[in-house]
Amino acid sequence: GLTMPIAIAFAPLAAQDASPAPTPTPVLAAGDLRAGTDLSGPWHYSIDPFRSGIAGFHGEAPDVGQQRWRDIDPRAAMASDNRVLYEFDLGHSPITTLPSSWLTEAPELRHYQGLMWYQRTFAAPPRRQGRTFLRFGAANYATIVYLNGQQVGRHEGGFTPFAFDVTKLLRDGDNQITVGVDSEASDTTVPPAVTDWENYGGITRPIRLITTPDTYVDDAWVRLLGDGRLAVDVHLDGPQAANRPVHLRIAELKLDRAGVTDANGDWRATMTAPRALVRWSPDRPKLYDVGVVAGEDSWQDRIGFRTIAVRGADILLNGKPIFLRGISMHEEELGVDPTRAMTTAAARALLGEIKDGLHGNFVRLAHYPHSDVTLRLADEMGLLVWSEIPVYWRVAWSNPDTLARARTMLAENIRRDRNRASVAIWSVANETPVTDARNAFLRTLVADVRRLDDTRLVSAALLVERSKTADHPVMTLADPLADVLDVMAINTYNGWYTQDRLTDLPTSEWRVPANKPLIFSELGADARAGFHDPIKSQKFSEDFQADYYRYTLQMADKVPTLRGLSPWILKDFRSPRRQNPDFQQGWNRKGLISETGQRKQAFDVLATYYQRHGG
Ligand code: GCB
Repeated sequence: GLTMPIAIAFAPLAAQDASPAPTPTPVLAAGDLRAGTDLSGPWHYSIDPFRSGIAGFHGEAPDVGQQRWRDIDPRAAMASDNRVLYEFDLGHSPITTLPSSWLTEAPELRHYQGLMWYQRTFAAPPRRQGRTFLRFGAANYATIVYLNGQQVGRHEGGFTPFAFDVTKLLRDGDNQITVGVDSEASDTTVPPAVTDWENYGGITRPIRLITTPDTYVDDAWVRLLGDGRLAVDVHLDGPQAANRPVHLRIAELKLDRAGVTDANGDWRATMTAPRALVRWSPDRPKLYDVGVVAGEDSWQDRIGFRTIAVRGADILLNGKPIFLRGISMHEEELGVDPTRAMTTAAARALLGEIKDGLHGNFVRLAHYPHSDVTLRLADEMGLLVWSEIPVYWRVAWSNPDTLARARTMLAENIRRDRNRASVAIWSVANETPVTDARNAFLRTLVADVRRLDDTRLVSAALLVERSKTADHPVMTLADPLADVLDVMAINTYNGWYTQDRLTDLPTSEWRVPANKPLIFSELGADARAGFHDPIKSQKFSEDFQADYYRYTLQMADKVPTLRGLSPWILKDFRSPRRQNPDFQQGWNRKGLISETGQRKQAFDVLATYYQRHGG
């Protein structure tokens, strides 16, 4: 693939890596709210399975690679001179609409994993001043970008935003942008090749040109501290970033706090929160327009203020115990042919099922950072969020490049979303078998989270050991990582992947830390919507799934430290490893709703349970 070295210093791998968390630049925080030119729409595309556009077949630089064609028309050149040869011609290749995954563009691309080239031309914004950035919401997985034939930069990681300063490469009038996106996963990528979801290659979130003054607010973080004060961190970038007057403004609260940046362009301050401040909660998701003004630049975001903490086994939101009535979801829109391009309407349809349908207050955004669209809606609608990076199943724990990838992804995710009141939990991994190398890897990530954001809870979905006494199953959490986590999280599938009788589940004994909150971060069973088997209740029937939920929820009620649930999963989702011809057909069917939104029986079981728990 387009894997690339990332410049980070490594500590010996046996120990936790104590080097500072990586800082991706530019951050362009709240870049989705900055004014800009959207490059969504028609783009040419062309597959390149042997990566000829990256290197010739003897490893040499490609002389006629697609990315260098500015001002050359291969079709016309070959027609007028029979010595000329071009084997790619992006400008005459088929057209797709971005953002979207190529998997859904054409039947022959359904299972294509590899390098894809995209190209379009666009007019430079008129009367440009200051700096222009090219910001990608996300491209899966490794990306190389050219502007007018010049390489702009590279990025790795399929789910986080990245931006390049293209001020010097942009021309007046017509510009040509070429992007190579390589979706191929390997043993050392994050996630690795084997997952339980579709690997949607492509540019799945908007690409925008964003113009700022020469000196601009690259990063800003405004939050409520545990002690009730407000805190602000600002980082300016540009020639006048140092010793620069700045203002934090929240007009609705009549707050205007002035400060001055230091020699690095940083300003940090804490202040008493205005008395009128209304705290954000799922019941009252109050957001404020927050501004940071620095010279000509005015940074804007919409931010809610709340505290989240643990005390013993309780999770406290704004100081009060809360039970997390949640569900998990993938980033995949409703419909028979989803392409993972999440619009506000698509996200609202899914989150609405959680908030209004299930009476929920919590969503696990599995298994990677979701679109900024979804996070902003969670803020607005009042849903607490579990956010995670795709450190999933079997990761190359001893590989320093893999650790670097995970750390960069985590930093990009946290810097994008730490102004979101909805985000309550950062999770660093899912179902990862315990080894020394894994423990060191994950401890490094936990330390990174604490350095980047000390105002939220840290978790990971852990594995448990099964045993049995004479009369009941025993589940033991014996994971050394538990010591450094705030919230214990366990995925449980007893009765689905195990031979347990459902009626025995409520007798299960859970040996978990007594002084920390536990979440069942997953539980679930497949059912094909519309398949009923009321007498035998066989697996894959709606009846079995509903029974599974009934007995698993009875089991949950008996775990003293349980403080929340995010069952698996809201909606059936594409998964190439799920090929039961009668029931799955390429979909994981653990959804409480089908891919088209049809509710299964278990939906009501969970909705009723959540209503009883205060929803
Ligand atoms: C899990 C994984 C999730 C799978 C699910 C399943 O434990 O975390 O990604 O999709 O089980 O359906 O088996």
